[in-house]
Amino acid sequence: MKLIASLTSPYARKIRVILAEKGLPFQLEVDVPWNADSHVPQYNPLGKVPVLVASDGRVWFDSPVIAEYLELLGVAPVLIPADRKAALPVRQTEALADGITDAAVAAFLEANRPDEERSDTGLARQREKILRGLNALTARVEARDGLNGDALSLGDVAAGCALAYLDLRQPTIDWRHRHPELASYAEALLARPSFVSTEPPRG
Ligand SMILES: N[C@@H](CCC(=O)N[C@@H](CS)C(=O)NCC(=O)O)C(=O)O
Repeated sequence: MKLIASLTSPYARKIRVILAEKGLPFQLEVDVPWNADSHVPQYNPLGKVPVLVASDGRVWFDSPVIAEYLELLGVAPVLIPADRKAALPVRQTEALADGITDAAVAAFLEANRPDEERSDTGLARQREKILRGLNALTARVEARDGLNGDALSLGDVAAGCALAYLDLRQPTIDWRHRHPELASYAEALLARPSFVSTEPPRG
């Protein structure tokens, strides 16, 4: 099994955390999709990472589909409840966390446009999505709603990757200060070996 990923991608980190939690062996192929010489479009027409090339040669993207594929391998721990109705709230938390990440990526790209092209309105719009998303995530974490009880779930993995990505690219959001409950939740999550071993390079 081969995972094509960049080391800073929060979506790819989600998959790397899952692989680590399940102890699944894989080969990591680092490829930065923004580089002109990237091979990612040969695997994913959308030109995005992560991409998983399974042992049978089939190619899977994007991260929710890869997460589903890995779950179907039947290797513990269960991160998505097998019952489809029970899985739905977990997938909803994943979508919420991924949506926070989407807004943080969009804000990062917007902020890095040349001055004359940057839109303050666009930046504010993404920031509002992040703030509303954090409110909703806090409510879910407090109620353990959509997180499969006390067991680690895909919702937790996606949430940890989203929050850590805010640290990397949107530190001024200061989510720990806004949501202390989220801070203690994330502290335990980010201390897991699966998260520690997939920390993005800084700088
Ligand atoms: N919804 C996708 C998002 C993947 C994504 O946007 N990846 C970024 C890296 S963080 C990327 O490859 N961007 C390259 C591009 O948009 O051209 C997923 O969950 O896998």
